[in-house]
Amino acid sequence: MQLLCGSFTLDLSLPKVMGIVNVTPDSFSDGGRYISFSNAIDHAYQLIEDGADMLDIGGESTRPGAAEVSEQEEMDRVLPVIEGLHGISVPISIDTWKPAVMRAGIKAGASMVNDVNALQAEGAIQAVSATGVAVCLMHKQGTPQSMQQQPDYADVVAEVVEFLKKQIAVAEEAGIERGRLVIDPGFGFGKTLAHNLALLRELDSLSVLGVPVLAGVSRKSMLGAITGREVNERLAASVAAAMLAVQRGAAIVRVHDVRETVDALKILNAVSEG
Ligand code: YH5
Repeated sequence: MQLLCGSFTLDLSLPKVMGIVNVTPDSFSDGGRYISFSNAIDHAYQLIEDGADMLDIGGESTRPGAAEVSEQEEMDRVLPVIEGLHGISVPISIDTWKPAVMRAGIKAGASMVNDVNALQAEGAIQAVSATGVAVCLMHKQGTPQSMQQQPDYADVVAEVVEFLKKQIAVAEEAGIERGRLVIDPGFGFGKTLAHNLALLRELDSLSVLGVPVLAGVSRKSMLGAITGREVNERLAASVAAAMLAVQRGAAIVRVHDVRETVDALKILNAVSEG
């Protein structure tokens, strides 16, 4: 399987690693915009050196309970970083659900839109359709502000598959070719630990939709709930979960710890080839 990603074509016959670059102001630094810009650029180059196949750049925290960021603030954070990375060897994804930010991000050089809202915002489809960029359609229940309050499903796997199937159809009807689409069950987005585990256990069920699957489990609360570890001590759990996702058919894993994940996947790939 291949993913058409702007001027890039990603070969998905081996799993790919998407490295996370957050461009959010450091509350302990008063260096302001320049510091977050330069940290993000340095971090991006480090992730490429570590073996990232693509970078996901985000300026708004979509962590459960996080506050919303204005459109202008999000653009001020993310656009200079995308522009500053012009010419890098891997595609850049912009993590946003806001149509204006999508348009500006694509103009600045992004080859993919990673939308936790699966193009449901007014104008989102139009923002990406006539471009050649790839689009990740993610499932969530509720909004980032409220989603962990009362997650509720009769059958979480079936409901996630149904939703993604519908959004694939919506995207295709709007002229976004299947070869540009990626789907994602949205681990942690309006899901209890049991829901997240069911989705990971049955991740293969998403493959029936015929679109590559992206999995984002890195450092998430579900790993903390199982191991009892704080967010910065979830490396082993994150790598293990990424491996399990790939074994269950994930084509792309979205991770903070690129170097360790790339090493782990080399072992998996070596064993799979034998
Ligand atoms: C995702 O799964 N996730 S942002 C809480 C954490 C650690 C990490 C408590 N954007 C996804 O990474 N895009 C995010 O510790 C995403 N799939 C896609 N496609 C949340 C996140 C995180 C939250």
